[in-house]
Amino acid sequence: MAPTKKSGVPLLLLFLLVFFPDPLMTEGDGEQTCRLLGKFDLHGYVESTNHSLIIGGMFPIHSRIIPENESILEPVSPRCEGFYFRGFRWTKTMIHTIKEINERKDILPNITLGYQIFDTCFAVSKSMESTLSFLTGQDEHKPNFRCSAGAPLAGVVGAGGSSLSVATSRLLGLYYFPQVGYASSCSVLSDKYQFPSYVRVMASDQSQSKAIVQLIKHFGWVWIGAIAADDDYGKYGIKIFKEEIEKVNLCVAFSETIPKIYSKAKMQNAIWAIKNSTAKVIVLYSSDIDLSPFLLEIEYHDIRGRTWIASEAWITSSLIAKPEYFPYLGGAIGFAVPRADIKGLKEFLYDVHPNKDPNDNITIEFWQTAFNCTWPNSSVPYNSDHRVNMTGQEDRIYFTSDKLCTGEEKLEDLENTYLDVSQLRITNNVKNAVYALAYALDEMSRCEEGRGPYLPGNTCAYLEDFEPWQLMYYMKILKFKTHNNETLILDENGDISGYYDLLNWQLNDAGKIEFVKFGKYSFTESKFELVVDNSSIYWNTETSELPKSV
Ligand code: TCR
Repeated sequence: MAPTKKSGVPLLLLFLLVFFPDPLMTEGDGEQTCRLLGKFDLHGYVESTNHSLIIGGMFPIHSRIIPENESILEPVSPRCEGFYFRGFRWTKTMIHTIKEINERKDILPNITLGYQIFDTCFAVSKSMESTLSFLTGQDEHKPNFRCSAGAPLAGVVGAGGSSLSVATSRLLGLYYFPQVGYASSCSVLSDKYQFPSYVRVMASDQSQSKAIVQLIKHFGWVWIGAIAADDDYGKYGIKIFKEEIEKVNLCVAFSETIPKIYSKAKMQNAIWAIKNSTAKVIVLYSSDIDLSPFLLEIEYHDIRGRTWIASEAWITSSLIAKPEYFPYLGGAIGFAVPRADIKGLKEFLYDVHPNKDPNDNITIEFWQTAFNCTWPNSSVPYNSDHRVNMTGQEDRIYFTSDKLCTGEEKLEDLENTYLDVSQLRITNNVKNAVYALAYALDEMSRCEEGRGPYLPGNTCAYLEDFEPWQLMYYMKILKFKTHNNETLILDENGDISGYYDLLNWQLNDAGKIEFVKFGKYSFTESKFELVVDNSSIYWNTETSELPKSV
């Protein structure tokens, strides 16, 4: 496994050359010269030598890009910060799954899969850079996805957040290039006219927003507040929630957004709305990454006594579910993707150490952040943080720990999200997403000439030489048994049916937050069923009784 740090690869130039060839060429003495437009700086992992097919991956290993406010002389790709342990676990899970598939004899026996994984930093711009890299190949001067990382690219897993998937799949969709989402749940991604080559192993928020309304009806609440992150996930999630709530004649008391880039005024609007509304039940649609700065405001303004309905992305997040936030968010209820156990993953995750590969900057950063120390002689900045603080001023502080890492630090002593395998939910989706591509490839390889799907002549496509749209045929009719024996079927919109667990935040005797299951919401395209056990719910109200929201 070799980490990549490509700098100076003129991918933007390549992209523009292909799509807008003329203006960028300057004629001089009969020779064409190309100008460099900018520099990409992509981080991730690649394993490609001697592999017959590559699977691309996009994960948020960092949670944001560093805002660049010095005078910019040349367009450069922004640097990232905020090491995101959950995304690092997803990355490792993809690698683990590919290794597992390569060891199996019953699926793709004659080929070895490799991977090329990029860190999206949970940002659209970084995800676009990664996608261009997938499409152009590393050294090719035209979009040539057959050459990526030395072997043909079969498909892409990602890109994480919905705004990132929307952006990247518009580009991949041009080539009908298979993309399998593991976390993006925004309802617009079901539209195959706009996103022809996007499928996902994650349920659409259409189901979740409907489920939230069923839950509200179940508890007899009338006025509900709504808060959304300022991205496709938050905004579309709340949009559908509002449409559904109007259908049943219930009311939205207020609707506010959490800004992506710190804005004191916008934060205050949301805080003001919560404080001044009689609605005590609030739906909050946000990823954990976007929610954490807002949570600091909630703590600062000491907002208690509300019942939060959590969207799936933060209900089980350890970034949010910290005991110190229990006074504010305790009793939260929400929906979670089914939990799974993954054989062998724990051991694989523990098998991480900077000594294994001195060039693996991501692992060095992981180690530094996890153990709060600085790796000797490394150039990896330790825990920089450029987020604006609560006063709206930017904190340009580099926290450098003067404690040097010894390498003897014990992963077993850590309580870290990366190593916590008790809540494998999106992680399990990552595994299913990789398998989805592998099973589609496997199906394709079993095609019998003359009985294949492509007209004329019912021909087949071959692993050694196929076009992305040919694989897409198999993605569209995919059905397989997952490692934990569930049947995964993609419908005509590339969506799945399934269920959510209903969870409630409670504090256990050890003072830790526990996600207590109190029900289940099952859904198919046309039907749904909500089962709730009221008695096991903890309510964060003075009387500990079901709150009223009128
Ligand atoms: N859909 C979100 C992203 C997201 C996520 C998560 C991010 C979901 N679940 C868990 C981090 C952790 C659900 C989206 O943008 O579509």
